[in-house]
Amino acid sequence: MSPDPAPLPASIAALPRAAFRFRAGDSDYDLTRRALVVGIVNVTPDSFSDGGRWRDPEAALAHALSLVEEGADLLDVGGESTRPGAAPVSAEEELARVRPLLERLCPRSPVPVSIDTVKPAVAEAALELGARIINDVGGLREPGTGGLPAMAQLAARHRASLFVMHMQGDPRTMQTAPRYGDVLDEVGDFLAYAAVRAQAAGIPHECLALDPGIGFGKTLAHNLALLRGVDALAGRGYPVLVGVSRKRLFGDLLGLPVDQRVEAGLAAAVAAVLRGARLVRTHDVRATARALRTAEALL
Ligand code: HH2
Repeated sequence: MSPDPAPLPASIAALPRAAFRFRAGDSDYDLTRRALVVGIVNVTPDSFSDGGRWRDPEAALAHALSLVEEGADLLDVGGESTRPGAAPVSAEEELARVRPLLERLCPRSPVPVSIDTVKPAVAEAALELGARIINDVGGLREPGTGGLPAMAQLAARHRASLFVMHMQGDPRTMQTAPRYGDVLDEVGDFLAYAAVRAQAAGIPHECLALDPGIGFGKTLAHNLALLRGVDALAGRGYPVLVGVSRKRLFGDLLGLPVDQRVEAGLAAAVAAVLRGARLVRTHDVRATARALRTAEALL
Protein backbone atom coordinates (compact mmCIF):
# COMPACT_ATOMS: atom_id res chain seq x y z
CA MET A 1 0.00 0.00 0.00
CA SER A 2 1.33 3.46 -0.86
CA PRO A 3 1.66 5.89 2.00
CA ASP A 4 -0.56 8.99 1.96
CA PRO A 5 1.07 11.71 -0.10
CA ALA A 6 2.65 14.52 1.89
CA PRO A 7 2.23 18.13 0.75
CA LEU A 8 4.48 18.98 -2.17
CA PRO A 9 7.71 20.78 -1.22
CA ALA A 10 7.72 24.50 -1.97
CA SER A 11 10.36 24.07 -4.71
CA ILE A 12 7.94 21.94 -6.72
CA ALA A 13 4.61 23.45 -5.64
CA ALA A 14 5.77 26.85 -6.95
CA LEU A 15 6.43 25.59 -10.49
CA PRO A 16 3.88 26.09 -13.29
CA ARG A 17 1.29 23.29 -13.57
CA ALA A 18 2.15 22.86 -17.24
CA ALA A 19 5.55 21.49 -16.20
CA PHE A 20 3.75 18.49 -14.67
CA ARG A 21 1.83 17.08 -17.58
CA PHE A 22 3.13 15.01 -20.48
CA ARG A 23 1.25 13.11 -23.14
CA ALA A 24 2.61 10.45 -25.50
CA GLY A 25 0.58 8.04 -27.57
CA ASP A 26 -2.46 6.99 -25.55
CA SER A 27 -0.81 7.87 -22.24
CA ASP A 28 -1.53 11.12 -20.42
CA TYR A 29 0.83 11.44 -17.45
CA ASP A 30 0.14 13.46 -14.31
CA LEU A 31 3.69 14.21 -13.17
CA THR A 32 2.79 16.09 -10.00
CA ARG A 33 3.99 13.36 -7.66
CA ARG A 34 5.93 11.06 -9.92
CA ALA A 35 8.72 11.40 -12.45
CA LEU A 36 8.96 9.12 -15.49
CA VAL A 37 11.84 6.76 -16.15
CA VAL A 38 12.96 6.67 -19.78
CA GLY A 39 14.87 3.45 -20.50
CA ILE A 40 17.70 3.65 -23.06
CA VAL A 41 18.09 1.02 -25.79
CA ASN A 42 21.05 1.84 -28.03
CA VAL A 43 21.42 -0.31 -31.14
CA THR A 44 24.76 1.21 -32.06
CA PRO A 45 28.23 -0.30 -32.33
CA ASP A 46 29.85 2.61 -30.52
CA SER A 47 27.69 4.22 -27.80
CA PHE A 48 29.88 5.33 -24.92
CA SER A 49 28.53 2.93 -22.29
CA ASP A 50 26.57 0.18 -24.04
CA GLY A 51 27.83 0.28 -27.64
CA GLY A 52 27.63 -3.07 -29.42
CA ARG A 53 25.63 -4.82 -26.70
CA TRP A 54 22.21 -4.79 -28.36
CA ARG A 55 22.97 -5.10 -32.06
CA ASP A 56 21.07 -8.37 -32.41
CA PRO A 57 17.40 -7.31 -32.75
CA GLU A 58 16.05 -10.21 -30.68
CA ALA A 59 18.49 -9.43 -27.87
CA ALA A 60 17.62 -5.73 -28.13
CA LEU A 61 13.91 -6.55 -27.96
CA ALA A 62 14.37 -8.76 -24.89
CA HIS A 63 16.45 -6.01 -23.28
CA ALA A 64 13.83 -3.33 -24.05
CA LEU A 65 11.00 -5.43 -22.61
CA SER A 66 13.09 -6.22 -19.53
CA LEU A 67 13.51 -2.47 -18.96
CA VAL A 68 9.72 -2.13 -18.90
CA GLU A 69 9.57 -4.92 -16.29
CA GLU A 70 12.16 -2.99 -14.28
CA GLY A 71 10.04 0.16 -14.29
CA ALA A 72 10.62 2.06 -17.53
CA ASP A 73 7.66 4.31 -18.34
CA LEU A 74 9.01 5.08 -21.81
CA LEU A 75 11.69 3.52 -24.03
CA ASP A 76 14.20 5.55 -26.07
CA VAL A 77 15.73 3.74 -29.07
CA GLY A 78 18.89 5.17 -30.64
CA GLY A 79 20.89 4.17 -33.73
CA GLU A 80 23.58 6.85 -33.74
CA SER A 81 26.02 7.57 -30.96
CA THR A 82 26.22 11.22 -29.93
CA ARG A 83 29.16 10.75 -27.57
CA PRO A 84 31.80 13.47 -27.83
CA GLY A 85 33.90 12.92 -30.96
CA ALA A 86 31.42 10.50 -32.57
CA ALA A 87 31.41 10.52 -36.37
CA PRO A 88 27.98 10.98 -37.96
CA VAL A 89 26.34 8.04 -39.75
CA SER A 90 24.09 8.18 -42.83
CA ALA A 91 20.30 8.03 -42.48
CA GLU A 92 20.37 4.67 -44.32
CA GLU A 93 22.85 3.18 -41.86
CA GLU A 94 21.02 4.57 -38.83
CA LEU A 95 17.70 3.25 -40.10
CA ALA A 96 19.20 -0.15 -40.85
CA ARG A 97 20.19 -0.30 -37.17
CA VAL A 98 16.90 0.81 -35.59
CA ARG A 99 14.34 -0.68 -38.01
CA PRO A 100 14.67 -4.36 -36.94
CA LEU A 101 14.15 -3.41 -33.30
CA LEU A 102 11.31 -0.94 -33.91
CA GLU A 103 9.47 -3.49 -36.10
CA ARG A 104 9.56 -5.96 -33.23
CA LEU A 105 9.17 -3.58 -30.31
CA CYS A 106 6.51 -1.03 -31.31
CA PRO A 107 3.64 -3.50 -31.81
CA ARG A 108 4.20 -5.14 -28.43
CA SER A 109 5.63 -2.46 -26.17
CA PRO A 110 3.30 -1.66 -23.27
CA VAL A 111 4.89 1.80 -23.04
CA PRO A 112 5.41 4.52 -25.67
CA VAL A 113 8.62 4.23 -27.70
CA SER A 114 10.75 7.22 -28.62
CA ILE A 115 13.30 7.50 -31.42
CA ASP A 116 16.56 9.25 -30.55
CA THR A 117 17.68 10.89 -33.79
CA VAL A 118 18.57 14.22 -35.34
CA LYS A 119 17.47 13.11 -38.83
CA PRO A 120 13.91 13.74 -40.02
CA ALA A 121 14.11 10.76 -42.42
CA VAL A 122 14.94 8.39 -39.56
CA ALA A 123 12.29 9.95 -37.32
CA GLU A 124 9.64 9.63 -40.01
CA ALA A 125 10.37 5.95 -40.64
CA ALA A 126 10.31 5.31 -36.88
CA LEU A 127 6.94 7.04 -36.48
CA GLU A 128 5.57 4.95 -39.33
CA LEU A 129 6.76 1.84 -37.48
CA GLY A 130 4.89 2.96 -34.35
CA ALA A 131 7.24 5.19 -32.34
CA ARG A 132 5.23 7.86 -30.48
CA ILE A 133 7.95 10.35 -29.52
CA ILE A 134 10.86 12.00 -31.34
CA ASN A 135 13.89 12.65 -29.13
CA ASP A 136 15.69 15.36 -31.08
CA VAL A 137 19.08 15.97 -29.49
CA GLY A 138 19.72 18.50 -32.28
CA GLY A 139 17.22 20.92 -30.70
CA LEU A 140 15.02 21.27 -33.81
CA ARG A 141 17.92 22.54 -35.93
CA GLU A 142 16.76 20.90 -39.21
CA PRO A 143 14.70 23.49 -41.12
CA GLY A 144 11.30 22.48 -42.48
CA THR A 145 8.85 24.53 -44.51
CA GLY A 146 7.71 28.09 -43.76
CA GLY A 147 10.58 28.68 -41.35
CA LEU A 148 9.34 25.99 -38.94
CA PRO A 149 11.47 23.08 -37.72
CA ALA A 150 11.22 19.87 -39.76
CA MET A 151 11.13 17.60 -36.71
CA ALA A 152 8.25 19.52 -35.16
CA GLN A 153 6.26 19.49 -38.39
CA LEU A 154 6.85 15.76 -38.66
CA ALA A 155 5.80 15.12 -35.09
CA ALA A 156 2.68 17.27 -35.54
CA ARG A 157 1.72 15.36 -38.71
CA HIS A 158 2.02 12.05 -36.88
CA ARG A 159 0.47 13.32 -33.61
CA ALA A 160 3.72 12.38 -31.93
CA SER A 161 5.34 13.97 -28.89
CA LEU A 162 8.74 15.63 -28.85
CA PHE A 163 11.75 15.81 -26.55
CA VAL A 164 13.80 18.88 -27.45
CA MET A 165 17.39 18.84 -26.23
CA HIS A 166 19.97 21.62 -26.17
CA MET A 167 23.37 20.94 -27.68
CA GLN A 168 26.10 23.52 -28.36
CA GLY A 169 27.79 22.61 -31.66
CA ASP A 170 27.77 19.00 -32.80
CA PRO A 171 29.09 15.78 -31.27
CA ARG A 172 32.35 15.86 -33.22
CA THR A 173 33.51 19.17 -31.78
CA MET A 174 31.12 20.07 -28.94
CA GLN A 175 33.56 19.39 -26.09
CA THR A 176 36.46 21.34 -27.63
CA ALA A 177 35.76 24.68 -25.92
CA PRO A 178 32.14 25.09 -24.79
CA ARG A 179 31.39 28.75 -23.97
CA TYR A 180 28.37 30.49 -22.47
CA GLY A 181 27.59 33.80 -20.81
CA ASP A 182 25.03 32.53 -18.30
CA VAL A 183 24.56 28.86 -19.20
CA LEU A 184 21.20 28.52 -17.43
CA ASP A 185 19.72 31.58 -19.16
CA GLU A 186 21.10 30.66 -22.57
CA VAL A 187 19.97 27.04 -22.48
CA GLY A 188 16.59 28.03 -21.01
CA ASP A 189 16.03 30.71 -23.67
CA PHE A 190 17.03 28.31 -26.43
CA LEU A 191 14.64 25.61 -25.21
CA ALA A 192 11.74 27.97 -24.55
CA TYR A 193 12.10 29.41 -28.07
CA ALA A 194 12.29 25.88 -29.53
CA ALA A 195 9.09 25.00 -27.66
CA VAL A 196 7.30 28.03 -29.09
CA ARG A 197 8.40 27.04 -32.61
CA ALA A 198 7.27 23.45 -32.01
CA GLN A 199 3.85 24.68 -30.90
CA ALA A 200 3.67 26.94 -33.97
CA ALA A 201 4.23 23.77 -36.02
CA GLY A 202 1.19 22.19 -34.35
CA ILE A 203 2.51 20.24 -31.35
CA PRO A 204 0.29 20.60 -28.26
CA HIS A 205 2.02 22.05 -25.21
CA GLU A 206 1.56 18.83 -23.21
CA CYS A 207 3.33 16.77 -25.88
CA LEU A 208 6.64 18.60 -25.32
CA ALA A 209 9.46 18.05 -22.85
CA LEU A 210 12.66 20.11 -22.65
CA ASP A 211 16.14 18.77 -21.93
CA PRO A 212 19.22 20.86 -21.03
CA GLY A 213 21.47 18.28 -22.75
CA ILE A 214 23.88 17.33 -19.99
CA GLY A 215 27.31 16.73 -21.55
CA PHE A 216 26.43 18.17 -24.97
CA GLY A 217 28.83 21.08 -25.43
CA LYS A 218 29.23 21.69 -21.68
CA THR A 219 32.05 21.67 -19.17
CA LEU A 220 31.63 20.16 -15.71
CA ALA A 221 30.78 23.62 -14.35
CA HIS A 222 28.11 24.09 -17.04
CA ASN A 223 26.61 20.66 -16.34
CA LEU A 224 26.46 21.32 -12.59
CA ALA A 225 24.92 24.77 -13.11
CA LEU A 226 22.22 23.26 -15.31
CA LEU A 227 21.43 20.46 -12.85
CA ARG A 228 21.32 22.92 -9.95
CA GLY A 229 19.04 25.13 -12.04
CA VAL A 230 16.48 22.51 -13.08
CA ASP A 231 13.78 24.44 -11.18
CA ALA A 232 14.50 27.56 -13.26
CA LEU A 233 14.19 25.50 -16.41
CA ALA A 234 10.94 23.88 -15.23
CA GLY A 235 9.78 27.42 -14.46
CA ARG A 236 9.59 27.93 -18.23
CA GLY A 237 6.42 25.84 -18.06
CA TYR A 238 7.31 22.52 -19.73
CA PRO A 239 8.28 19.18 -18.22
CA VAL A 240 12.05 18.84 -17.90
CA LEU A 241 13.91 15.72 -19.02
CA VAL A 242 17.44 15.04 -17.80
CA GLY A 243 19.93 12.49 -19.04
CA VAL A 244 22.90 11.96 -16.75
CA SER A 245 23.22 8.18 -16.93
CA ARG A 246 26.89 7.08 -16.71
CA LYS A 247 28.03 10.37 -18.24
CA ARG A 248 31.47 11.91 -18.23
CA LEU A 249 30.54 14.57 -15.68
CA PHE A 250 30.85 11.83 -13.03
CA GLY A 251 34.26 10.96 -14.42
CA ASP A 252 35.21 14.63 -14.08
CA LEU A 253 33.66 14.92 -10.60
CA LEU A 254 34.75 11.63 -9.04
CA GLY A 255 37.45 10.24 -11.35
CA LEU A 256 35.34 7.17 -12.09
CA PRO A 257 35.35 5.10 -15.29
CA VAL A 258 32.12 4.62 -17.22
CA ASP A 259 31.28 1.24 -15.65
CA GLN A 260 31.36 2.70 -12.11
CA ARG A 261 29.05 5.69 -12.39
CA VAL A 262 25.69 4.19 -11.44
CA GLU A 263 25.50 5.53 -7.85
CA ALA A 264 26.55 9.02 -8.93
CA GLY A 265 23.91 8.93 -11.65
CA LEU A 266 21.23 7.94 -9.13
CA ALA A 267 22.16 10.78 -6.82
CA ALA A 268 22.07 13.27 -9.68
CA ALA A 269 18.74 11.91 -10.94
CA VAL A 270 17.17 12.16 -7.49
CA ALA A 271 18.53 15.66 -6.94
CA ALA A 272 17.22 16.77 -10.35
CA VAL A 273 13.79 15.28 -9.64
CA LEU A 274 13.63 17.00 -6.25
CA ARG A 275 14.28 20.27 -8.09
CA GLY A 276 11.45 19.61 -10.55
CA ALA A 277 12.78 17.37 -13.37
CA ARG A 278 9.98 15.04 -14.45
CA LEU A 279 11.62 12.60 -16.85
CA VAL A 280 14.92 10.79 -16.28
CA ARG A 281 16.67 9.08 -19.21
CA THR A 282 18.76 6.16 -17.99
CA HIS A 283 20.46 2.86 -18.79
CA ASP A 284 19.97 1.76 -15.16
CA VAL A 285 16.21 1.54 -15.02
CA ARG A 286 15.67 -0.72 -12.02
CA ALA A 287 17.98 1.27 -9.77
CA THR A 288 16.65 4.62 -10.99
CA ALA A 289 12.99 3.62 -10.54
CA ARG A 290 13.71 2.43 -6.99
CA ALA A 291 15.65 5.56 -6.12
CA LEU A 292 12.98 7.89 -7.49
CA ARG A 293 10.07 6.06 -5.88
CA THR A 294 11.84 6.22 -2.53
CA ALA A 295 12.67 9.92 -2.86
CA GLU A 296 9.09 10.68 -3.92
CA ALA A 297 7.67 8.82 -0.90
CA LEU A 298 9.78 11.06 1.32
CA LEU A 299 8.77 14.32 -0.31
N1 HH2 B 1 22.11 11.68 -23.97
C1 HH2 B 1 22.58 10.81 -24.90
C2 HH2 B 1 21.79 10.46 -26.01
N2 HH2 B 1 20.56 10.97 -26.17
N3 HH2 B 1 18.80 12.35 -25.41
C3 HH2 B 1 18.31 13.22 -24.52
N4 HH2 B 1 17.08 13.74 -24.68
N5 HH2 B 1 19.05 13.61 -23.42
C4 HH2 B 1 20.30 13.13 -23.19
O1 HH2 B 1 20.92 13.54 -22.19
C5 HH2 B 1 20.85 12.21 -24.13
C6 HH2 B 1 20.06 11.84 -25.25
C7 HH2 B 1 23.92 10.21 -24.71
O2 HH2 B 1 23.83 9.00 -24.01
P1 HH2 B 1 23.82 7.55 -24.66
O3 HH2 B 1 22.62 7.33 -25.50
O4 HH2 B 1 24.02 6.57 -23.57
O5 HH2 B 1 25.15 7.48 -25.52
P2 HH2 B 1 25.47 7.57 -27.06
O6 HH2 B 1 25.06 8.92 -27.54
O7 HH2 B 1 26.95 7.33 -27.12
O8 HH2 B 1 24.68 6.50 -27.78
